[in-house]
Amino acid sequence: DKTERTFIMIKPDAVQRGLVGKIICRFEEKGFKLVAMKQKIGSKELFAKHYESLKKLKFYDGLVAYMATSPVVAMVWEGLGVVKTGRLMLGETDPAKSLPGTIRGDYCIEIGRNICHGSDSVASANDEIALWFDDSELCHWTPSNSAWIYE
Ligand code: DAT
Ligand code: MG
Repeated sequence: DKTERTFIMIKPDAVQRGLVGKIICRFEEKGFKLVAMKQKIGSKELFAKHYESLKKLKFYDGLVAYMATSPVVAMVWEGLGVVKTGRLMLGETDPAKSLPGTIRGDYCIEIGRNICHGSDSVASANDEIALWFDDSELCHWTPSNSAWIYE
């Protein structure tokens, strides 16, 4: 399904470290289509919802507080297999277990500063996109190179 979408978020550490362009570049060069993007300082309430499935874990409160300290860049990317491929491009949750060549493998060291979020399923992608974006913020467009990316 070429219209599959995922939610990718560049975290505060990556914004502060000037890695925004490099992370966007990975998805752009791969051939995925950018559907929406915004920089925002999210509220604790927003991140509490975003990470609701982790509520019982001991790092949850710290994670929510940390994410709300500084800007993030939220994006929607579209393409065939983009949820699974996006996760592979990110690497493992723990940067120490992420292979070189992945975003986390190349640019970060600790689990609590792993620079980028990616949805883990199509269902959670749809929930996260709805949490972060209004429908009116999603761009409907056909990249001019799409016939050279898909057969
Ligand atoms: P991912 O971001 O790879 O989907 P996750 O959903 O399990 O991983 O956790 C969300 C974020 O929470 C993760 O990117 C970093 C933080 N986190 C996960 N496990 C952690 C841990 N054991 N200690 C500290 N932070 C952790
Ligand atoms: Mg996750």
